[in-house]
Amino acid sequence: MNQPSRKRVFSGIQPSGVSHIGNYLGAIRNWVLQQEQYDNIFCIVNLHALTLPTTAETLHANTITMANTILAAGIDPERSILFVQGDVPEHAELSWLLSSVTMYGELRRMTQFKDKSGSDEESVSAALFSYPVLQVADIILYDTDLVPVGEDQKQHIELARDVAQRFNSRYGETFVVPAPDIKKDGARVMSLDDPTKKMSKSDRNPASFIALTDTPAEITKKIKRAVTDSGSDVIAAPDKPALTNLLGIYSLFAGISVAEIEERYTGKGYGAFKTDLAEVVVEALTPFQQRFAELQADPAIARNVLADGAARAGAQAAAKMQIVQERMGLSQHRT
Ligand code: ATP
Ligand code: LTN
Repeated sequence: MNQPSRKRVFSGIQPSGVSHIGNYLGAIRNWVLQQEQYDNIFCIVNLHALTLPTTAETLHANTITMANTILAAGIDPERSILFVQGDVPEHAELSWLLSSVTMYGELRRMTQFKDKSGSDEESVSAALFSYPVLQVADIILYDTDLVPVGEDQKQHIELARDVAQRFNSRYGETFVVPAPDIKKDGARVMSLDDPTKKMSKSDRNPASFIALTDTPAEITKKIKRAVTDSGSDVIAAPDKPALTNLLGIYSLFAGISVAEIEERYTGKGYGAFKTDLAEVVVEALTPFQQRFAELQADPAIARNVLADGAARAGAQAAAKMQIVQERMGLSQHRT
């Protein structure tokens, strides 16, 4: 088993539309903050994005946009591998092999499938159901120790642990058992129009999320219109889910504790707080947006990064797959 001196981090993100501040605060920002500390692989999971209807043109454009989002957020391709899942065929291959050690009942219990299929099980793809197995393959293919993700992915990482352990006990020690890396703050940013739901890019109402590419005017408007709780005190409390969410966003973007912000707005009401929150978010996103625009104007940069990333990830994946095939009795007969 590969034993690098630094812990291996792996995480993935779907190229399915615009990224929002939930994706940033819950995942991408932590990847950047921990970049120096770990040996990192970040993957744009285009095969996962096929689980819901899309088109070739959309998926292709979204893949480059996602690469530019990750690069503009501060991922340095010299320090971290950034690649596209479909460029390394071992992901799909290992997914099939692991589906033989994953129980049907385990997949049926996945809450993301239940949420995304709703009452429509007849017309959602079978891929949406088997999606978590592909995610397990992504993770354990690279001897991953840590998986930095938002709270909604916890159940999938637990499945990865169970499947890795089951494989190891059936076929001998082969995979590192990964651990989730979910932060206390920012792991579940809530929707602006309903603080009981997570902020989500598939939400039909674009006012429910702040996209990383929203203009200052759009950000300000969305924050002004964000749902608040009854009362007028700017405090975080269990019976104030909307303010708790907005305070959390303020705190992470401004780098100030929630307690300090509460103190700053004592007696000032929601209006003043929201005006300043909009400014904080706009200011925090401005450097990102400038870099993102430059990268979007020159897609050759992302293409080069992704080609290099696929070569580096592919070499590791191929070596691991050879071991897996031998363990499972699938050694090649081709000459
Ligand atoms: P959708 O909401 O449409 O299912 P998504 O916004 O969750 O999509 P993904 O590509 O599936 O987007 O997630 C990328 C990363 O962002 C994951 O690590 C996920 O846990 C994290 N994430 C997504 N939404 C939030 C949120 N509201 N708060 C914190 N982290 C989030
Ligand atoms: N399922 C995840 C995306 C994802 C992922 C991964 C995250 C696919 N493969 C591997 C971490 C590790 C999502 O929808 N957010």
